[in-house]
Amino acid sequence: MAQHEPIEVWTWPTPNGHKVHIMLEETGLPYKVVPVNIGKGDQFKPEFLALSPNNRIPAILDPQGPGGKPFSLFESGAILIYLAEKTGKFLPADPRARYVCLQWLMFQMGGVGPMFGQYNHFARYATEKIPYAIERYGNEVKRLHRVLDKRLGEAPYLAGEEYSIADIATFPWIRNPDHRGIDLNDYPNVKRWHDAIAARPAVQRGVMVLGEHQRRGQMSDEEREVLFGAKQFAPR
Ligand SMILES: N[C@@H](CCC(=O)N[C@@H](CS)C(=O)NCC(=O)O)C(=O)O
Repeated sequence: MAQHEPIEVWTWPTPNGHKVHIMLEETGLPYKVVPVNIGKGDQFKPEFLALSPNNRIPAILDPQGPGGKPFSLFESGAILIYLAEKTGKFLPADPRARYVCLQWLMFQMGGVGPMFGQYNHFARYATEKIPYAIERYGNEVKRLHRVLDKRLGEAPYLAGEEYSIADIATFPWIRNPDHRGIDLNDYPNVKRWHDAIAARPAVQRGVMVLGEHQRRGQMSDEEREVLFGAKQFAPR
């Protein structure tokens, strides 16, 4: 590939951010990290909202987008498809395999991400522990692991024979299973898949991006206020 200016990735070390970090590492595209500290409210700054109007990381700015012009994108699934098409990697060209890959990518985007996120919210972050919510999302987390385990009993990777953006999107949500009360030994196919992906050098580099900012321990009151309080819901 000809010399490429670095793609800016506006991001933070969370599962949705790590999808894009892993993809950039896997494809070898040059990139530059722009940290968006979502615990401090950087996601509400005008320069970030101009790229990501939903005030969520990740977003990218590709100086050499389609037509050779700068192009920005938010939503991790869209970013993965864009980077796959830009490089011709990790999204099969064969139409059947391609749609199977997109199907499992959408399953992550519409199922795994939102449900696991709600579980994290109610079980780990909310100060008020609501048993109904914890049970409902905990059950969804287990059910989605069972769906993945069945699929990964049929094929080595979510899209079939080859590692793809469906795996890249899902892996960051499966690592650290103890955060969701999951023991991967209960899902042997998911465990085999997880261990194979975790061993990839590009994945190991991707999950270290902004590693120094990874939250350790409890969420602070300031972070809680920014993410779940008045700041989040202020009209803008
Ligand atoms: N569907 C979005 C979800 C992104 C998302 O939820 N990002 C979180 C971090 S993992 C965020 O930026 N939160 C900031 C906030 O809630 O203000 C995607 O996949 O890109």
